[in-house]
Amino acid sequence: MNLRVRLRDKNARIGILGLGYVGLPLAMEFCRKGFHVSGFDVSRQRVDGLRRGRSYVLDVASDELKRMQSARHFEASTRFEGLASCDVVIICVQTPLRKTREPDLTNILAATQEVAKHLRKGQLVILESTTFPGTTEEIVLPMLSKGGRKLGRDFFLAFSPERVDPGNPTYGISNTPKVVGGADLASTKLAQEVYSEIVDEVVPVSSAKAAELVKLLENSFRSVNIALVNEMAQACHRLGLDVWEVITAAATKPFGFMPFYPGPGIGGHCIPKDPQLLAWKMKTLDFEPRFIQLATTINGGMPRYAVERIWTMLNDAGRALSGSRVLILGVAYKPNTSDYRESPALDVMVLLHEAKANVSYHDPYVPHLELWGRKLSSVKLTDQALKSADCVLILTAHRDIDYARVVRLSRRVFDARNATRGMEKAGVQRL
Ligand code: SAJ
Repeated sequence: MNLRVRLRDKNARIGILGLGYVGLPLAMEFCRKGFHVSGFDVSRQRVDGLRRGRSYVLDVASDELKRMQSARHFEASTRFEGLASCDVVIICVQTPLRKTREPDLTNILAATQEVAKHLRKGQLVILESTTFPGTTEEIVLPMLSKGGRKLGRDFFLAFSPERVDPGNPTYGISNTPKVVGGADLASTKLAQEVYSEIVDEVVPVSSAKAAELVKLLENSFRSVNIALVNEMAQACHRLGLDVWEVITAAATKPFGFMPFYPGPGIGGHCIPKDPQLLAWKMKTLDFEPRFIQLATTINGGMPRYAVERIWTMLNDAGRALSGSRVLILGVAYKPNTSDYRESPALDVMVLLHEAKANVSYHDPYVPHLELWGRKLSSVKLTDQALKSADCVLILTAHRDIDYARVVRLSRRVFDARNATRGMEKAGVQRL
């Protein structure tokens, strides 16, 4: 029975390789639509936790996970033999950057090897991992074609960028349009049919390579526009203008403008990394991606710019940065999340530590973190903690903090996120 029929009859068995913040929500979405999902992950700890019904992903509730497992809609395993019984295999593994800012395809290669080992005639393989254009057709396709297997006859292959936004209250998998691009037309059509079972709108493009680039454009667009407003913030400081006022007013333009906001830099697992994947590929084609590189430089320079502003604030008050008590509010990479991967707050803290400031932090979502070889803990935001700080530094504006109280009790505040808008007081400065 072919894949189309099995999809229509909900008999198609879905395999998802990589059960992280992309793979696990995707698995649950297929389960909700009545499909059987075999989940695979190399982490014994993750699989054991899932088997005990414990979700470690923000958007997957443990009770739903338990329900799907007891209804035998979902099972997790570290063994890959089960791939052979899947009609569709979706690879959702991470693509980190090496220290040299080159793409690290280790996870994609390992996953593809497992898929190739257990490949069964007629299977559709889809790569969702964000990667540079050409990965699917130039790296994954040859690995699956080993042993004389032929695309379109023995297997099908497509790329579909993930658009999972953890914690987004409005957009989930089913109502976020899904781009798909096949290594051949038949693969595009099959991938369209698979995702049409769980997503309201599926957007086919002409190739896997185009689909890979769509994702990188989306996030390079963000990086470049964030860099523009970060540069604007520095220009406004020299002009004696409030960059937040200027952007807010510009955002009243009902067409042709999209607001971004300055900050102490960019963090997370997408925006710092994805543009680098494109930049790396372009350089192999002897093309200089100047916008991406300039954005990387500007965004990467914001932690130091923030520290320079604090140094000036203290210096104007006759205080050296060295030995000053600096209390940081918010170390996560974006508001109301506990994720502090690649957070620019960490860069700011290291720079302050190197300047011999006495650094502490308060973040209700991040109780502990490791920095400069030490384990730091979030301090309680007591009146004393605020009053005794030589400078309070707002780096991520979590909603749980009373910023009017921070302004009232602090001698100096440097606000890199406009959390203190409208709270004018001597000693309060914004980016
Ligand atoms: N940032 C700014 N100014 C802005 C926007 C973001 O400084 O105007 C900073 C944030 O503080 C953060 C970093 O950039 O440190 C990244 O922020 P983000 O809002 O882009 O959030 P991410 O990293 O969670 O990006 C994800 C991406 N989702 C996917 O790749 C599927 C991105 O494409 C989404 O647009 C974004 O979520 C979103 O809109 O939430």
